[in-house]
Amino acid sequence: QPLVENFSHIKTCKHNNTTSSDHTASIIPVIDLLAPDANTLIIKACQELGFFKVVNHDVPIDNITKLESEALKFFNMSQIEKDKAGPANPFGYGNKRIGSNGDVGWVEYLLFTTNPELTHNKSITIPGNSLLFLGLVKEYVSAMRNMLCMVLEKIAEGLKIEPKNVLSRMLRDEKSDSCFRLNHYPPCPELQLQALSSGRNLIGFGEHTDPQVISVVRSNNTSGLQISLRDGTWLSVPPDPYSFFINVGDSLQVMSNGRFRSVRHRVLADSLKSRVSMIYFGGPPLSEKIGPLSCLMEEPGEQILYNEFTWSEYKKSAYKTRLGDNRLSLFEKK
Ligand code: GA4
Repeated sequence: QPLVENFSHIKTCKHNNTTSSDHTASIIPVIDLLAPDANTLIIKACQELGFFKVVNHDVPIDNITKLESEALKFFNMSQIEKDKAGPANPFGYGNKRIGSNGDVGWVEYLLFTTNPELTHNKSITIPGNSLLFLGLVKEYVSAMRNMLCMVLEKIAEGLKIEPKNVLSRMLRDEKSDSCFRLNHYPPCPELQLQALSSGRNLIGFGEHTDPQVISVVRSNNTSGLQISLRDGTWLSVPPDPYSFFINVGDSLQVMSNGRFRSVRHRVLADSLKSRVSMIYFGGPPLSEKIGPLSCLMEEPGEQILYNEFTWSEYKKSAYKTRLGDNRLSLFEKK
């Protein structure tokens, strides 16, 4: 009975504004982290799409597989059990509601803080073997932080900004306000049929940009993730459980004075298989001042596009917005 009722709250979108999947693969840059020209290719990808795929990372698949399986064990528990890990705000289990301003999607999730040392997550009661679960999260988060720091250092090198760790130190800081999210998009054949018959797709996670510096997502082999191109069309990202997808966040768009693009993305619940994704959001410490990097502003005639703000100010204003809002417009220089 509640299925149809729930459906009316979840957004749908027409499926005629999506780029056909055959040329998808050729648009998304694939960066080999070990290649000598990785710096240049990462910068190009951050400028053009704000999104790229990473291969030749040294993250052990064993940790990923175990974490995915613990996550599924959790998501397959009864609603009563899962609700014990709630509410999602500030960290914990959430179901359909995203944020606290009325956004909903066909998704359930667990939100974790990552610093310092995951200790805050002791406040999340995860039913089952929570010690094992949190241990796997910690290991995964540390691998993601290392990978993103390496990518941020390559960006600094490529942009010739000194010191090399100007960007990565924000994620390495013990006060770094980073977070980790496990999303589960359950299959829902009934709703799917209804939506499809009206020429629409069900929204799993509505379109948005990430407020942080940089994020990395890994999913199982189920499709659904789409990124927005400059002309407004949506590009479906073919799933690849052995690679990672990295996207520029709002803070990096500001620090690069608009050279890099914080990419809009969304997830469609368009599959009969369930989708599990794990996302690490690399954020600065709350007190960090975010503004166009002065060393980048030496080019003659370059205008400063954004007013400086602290991450704490940005976060406060971001959490008052709806998911799909443009959160940066408030900070654009007039
Ligand atoms: C989008 C990116 C991350 O998932 C997140 C999200 C956060 C939440 O789920 O609580 C927000 C969203 C995200 C941006 C605007 C606000 C806050 C939901 C929402 C409507 C954890 C984040 O940092 O910002």
